[in-house]
Amino acid sequence: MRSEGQLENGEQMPELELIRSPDVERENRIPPGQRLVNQWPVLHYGQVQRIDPSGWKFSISGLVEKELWLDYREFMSLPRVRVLSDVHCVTGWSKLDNLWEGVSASQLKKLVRILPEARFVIVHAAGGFTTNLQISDFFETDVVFAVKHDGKPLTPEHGFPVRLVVPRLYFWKSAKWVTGVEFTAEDRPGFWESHGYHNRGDPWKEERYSE
Ligand SMILES: Nc1nc2c(c(=O)[nH]1)N[C@H]1C(S)=C(S)[C@@H](COP(=O)(O)O)O[C@H]1N2
Ligand SMILES: [Mo]
Repeated sequence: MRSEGQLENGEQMPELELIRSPDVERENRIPPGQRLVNQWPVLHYGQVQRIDPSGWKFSISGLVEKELWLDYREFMSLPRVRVLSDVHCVTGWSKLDNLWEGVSASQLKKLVRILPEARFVIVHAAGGFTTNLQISDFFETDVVFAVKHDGKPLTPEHGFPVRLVVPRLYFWKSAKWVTGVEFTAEDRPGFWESHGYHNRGDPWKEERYSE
């Protein structure tokens, strides 16, 4: 049997690029008002989405030259990176040194031509959840559509098969059970953003809630 990372001819696959989120280089890594946890809490609105990969699709829609749908096998065969990042939930817990593996947000630029009018990204997830990002936040180098955490495939509770990770913003922007992204000219508050959370959510500025 082949072990993970081993090619058919028995050779080891080249190591994936490791991107260190800039926040992991800070001397003090705990933003104001946060406390450190060691386990990984599970947090979301509604039910855990149990997704059958055979029916799952990832859509790239909105202000793109040609909309694109990838099925599970197509998505899983995209080039991957690893990202080391800290997690800050707006409810107060922070979890350091998370190693994610997945598809870089920037990779999408190689799959579709994004129209110049696009200024925001609406991330869609199973069950109707959405979250909104400025396009510049979405295309930061450390933003990744993760399929693994600390070397193990995501569990359904943490977003299997694919979750977004936006390391520099509060963790509510990191949508679990992602089904696609939509590029828009106008901003459109997502689920938590229209239930009192801040529109952007920078933990270092404590952008927790809107007015
Ligand atoms: N689809 C979906 N993704 C979501 C949420 C949600 O309600 N639905 N909640 C967010 C919030 S508030 C947090 S803190 C993180 C928690 O992720 P975890 O359960 O993997 O720790 O998921 C985020 N992603
Ligand atoms: Mo959260």
